[in-house]
Parts: sequence; C-alpha cells; structure tokens
Amino acid sequence: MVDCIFCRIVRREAPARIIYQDEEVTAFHDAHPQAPVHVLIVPNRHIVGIAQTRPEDAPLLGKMLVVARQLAEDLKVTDGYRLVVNSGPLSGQSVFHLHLHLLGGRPLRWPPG
Ligand code: DGP
Repeated sequence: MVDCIFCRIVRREAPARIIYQDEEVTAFHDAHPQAPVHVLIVPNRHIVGIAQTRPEDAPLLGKMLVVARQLAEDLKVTDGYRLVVNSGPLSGQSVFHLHLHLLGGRPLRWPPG
C-alpha cells in the first residue's frame, strides 16, 4: 500500500471535501485553491504522474476528463474553466499522484505562468 496523501484521501483516511467518487476516480476540493472553483480529479490507483501512464491507461484518463466535464457543469463554471496536469518538478508538480486540476469561477489568463 502506497503512503501518499492522495491515496489516503481516496481511502478516506485523510480529510478532504470529496465531491465525487466511483470505483476508478475520486474528485475533491483543492486545499490551496487558486480559483473560486479548484477541484482535483485523481485515479484511485496510485500513478505517479502523466509521464508514468501507459497506453492501457487511456480509458482511465478519458474517465478523468469526463468526470471533470461533469463537475464543471455541476459547479456552474461552464462559461470558462481550465483543466491542467502538471508533470515533473519544472511544471510545479508537488504531489506525485496523478491529478487533473479543474479551475474556474474567475477569468483565467493565458499563457499560464
Ligand atoms: P500540483 O502542484 O500540480 O502537484 O498540485 C498539487 C495540488 O494538491 C495543489 O494545488 C495543492 C493540493 N494539495 C496538496 N496537498 C493536499 C491535501 O492534503 N488535500 C487537498 N485537498 N489538496 C492538497
């Protein structure tokens, strides 16, 4: 069993505001929100990051996007939201369990920093 904060959130051993969970993915509010809506969608299975995924993970990755789209609707940010995956230390990835950020509820500048 991997000792990882997001694994512990998935197993409900660490506190988090979980807003969606099924047998494959869990979504919860980010502890340090960068926008009025900032949700993380993670696979329940420990995967270090997008760089460590395999072709067989395509359905799981698709599922994460589908859940993000549905949450964007549920959280009423369909007028503008952004989905982000940081990969590797130069990107700012700080938690090494794959996660998709859903950010919305404010104007989002481009390019990101
Ligand atoms: P990244 O920089 O892409 O690795 O994003 C990690 C995000 O995870 C960051 O926005 C803060 C969030 N985060 C870190 N630890 C926790 C935690 O224990 N609970 C929750 N809800 N979010 C966390």
